[in-house]
Amino acid sequence: MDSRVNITPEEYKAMGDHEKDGATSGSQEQEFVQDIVKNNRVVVFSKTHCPHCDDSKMLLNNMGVDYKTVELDQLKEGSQVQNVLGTITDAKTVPRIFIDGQCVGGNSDLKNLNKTGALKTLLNN
Ligand SMILES: N[C@@H](CCC(=O)N[C@@H](CS)C(=O)NCC(=O)O)C(=O)O
Repeated sequence: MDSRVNITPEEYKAMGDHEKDGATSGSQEQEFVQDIVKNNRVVVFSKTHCPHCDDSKMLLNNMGVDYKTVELDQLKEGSQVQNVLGTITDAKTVPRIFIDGQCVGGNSDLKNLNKTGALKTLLNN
């Protein structure tokens, strides 16, 4: 069974008024990233046509992990969110994967964590 839970653009809007006058778009996107990472144990910031993202999702699916995906190419604010991710994780590529509020990196990092067994440890804690 596919354990993915996707955030839709509508859900994104519902999480806060991201178009409120007077607030900078940077801070709104930062708040969005902080909220979603805080409220979901595993989050994959992704793009729908990214093979590295598919790879990471497949690994998590195979492990039976529930995770939230944010498909940046389906959000109007996707590139701003990607910029925020670039700032807070030091890399702008997708996927950007968070576990327990911490960025564990991208697909190659996730695969390395899996190889060493550290991923299972992180997820089982
Ligand atoms: N080494 C990275 C490679 C990720 C990568 O190259 N992702 C591409 C998409 S498949 C990317 O982010 N391109 C820039 C962009 O889409 O903005 C990883 O393992 O996550």
